[in-house]
Amino acid sequence: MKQQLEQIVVTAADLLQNAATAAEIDEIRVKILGKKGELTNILKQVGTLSPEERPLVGQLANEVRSKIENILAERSAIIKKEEIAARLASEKIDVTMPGKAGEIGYKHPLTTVLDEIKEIFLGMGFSVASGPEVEFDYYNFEALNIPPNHPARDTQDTFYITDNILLRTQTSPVQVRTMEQQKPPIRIIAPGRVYRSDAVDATHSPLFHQIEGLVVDKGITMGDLKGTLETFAKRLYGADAVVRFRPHHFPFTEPSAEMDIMCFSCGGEGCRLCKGEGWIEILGCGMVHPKVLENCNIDPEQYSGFAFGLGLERVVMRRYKIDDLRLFFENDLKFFKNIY
Ligand code: 2NL
Repeated sequence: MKQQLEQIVVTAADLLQNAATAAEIDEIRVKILGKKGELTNILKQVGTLSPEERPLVGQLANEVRSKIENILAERSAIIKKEEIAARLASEKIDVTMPGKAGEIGYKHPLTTVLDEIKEIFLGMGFSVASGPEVEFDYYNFEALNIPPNHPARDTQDTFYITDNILLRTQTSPVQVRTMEQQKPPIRIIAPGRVYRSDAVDATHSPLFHQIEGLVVDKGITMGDLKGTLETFAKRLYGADAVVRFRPHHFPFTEPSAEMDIMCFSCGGEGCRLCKGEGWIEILGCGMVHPKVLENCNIDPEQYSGFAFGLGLERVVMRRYKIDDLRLFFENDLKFFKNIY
């Protein structure tokens, strides 16, 4: 039995020397010192010994246990250190390695041009107004003197949400709301998203951007309209830009007109850009219809005003020679990078 005990120390030292991980060490501890371990098994047989031998073997067994525990502790400490060292080595980061630079974005061309247009009107004393994109039929159509059977109200063209709620098809509702809430003088532009139920192609999108403007005060005339819009055109297209006004019809203005700019590509001769016309249509405008003023509780006997509206996408497409509207909404960085 004494021999067996001494042999256990030798075996344990040998096994522990070859153990490489904390888990292996633990396995060996259980195998030798555990409840069903080798040392425990030997101690169970102490009862079969003579009374003289018992204390000697008991003492030896205790010595063996404490020797093995010492070796265990020693090996555990060493392996723990090795494991920490290995983990540190594997997780090492070279902080001097060069990083990957993220590609920087670009200002969207619609934003570039809109900012420019805002700046022009701010310079003429206008403020920028905004309002909801989900609107009541009343603000989008009825208040603007667009009758129930008017083609602009066709459910084929307008996204209706309920019978009387829709996605705005123009930013005029912003101006109607402003007139309801604010006494003249009013000088605002209302830029924003508008919606029409169109299938997507190179020149159509169900979402696009419009900029409308409104001036209401005592004594506002067609002369104010022409002066303001000609100044706008010259600031946007250059001092040598030439404009003309053509009679037109809108339900919300009377009289109504469209403003053209002389083709900057052919100088009025007629070319591919202006489709042989010599002129390019820029915006629609007119004197605010007295019924629209009345709908907003503004007395048309005391006040008059002019209004205008233009599509942002067309201005941007002409400026940067973009031939497909879809490029604006795909957000491909290659497109934005090559525009400017
Ligand atoms: C176009 C050009 C236009 C207006 C918009 C307007 C707004 C109010 C009162 C009167 Cl609150 N008019 N906006 C006026 C003329 C033209 O847009 O081509 N629209 C279809």
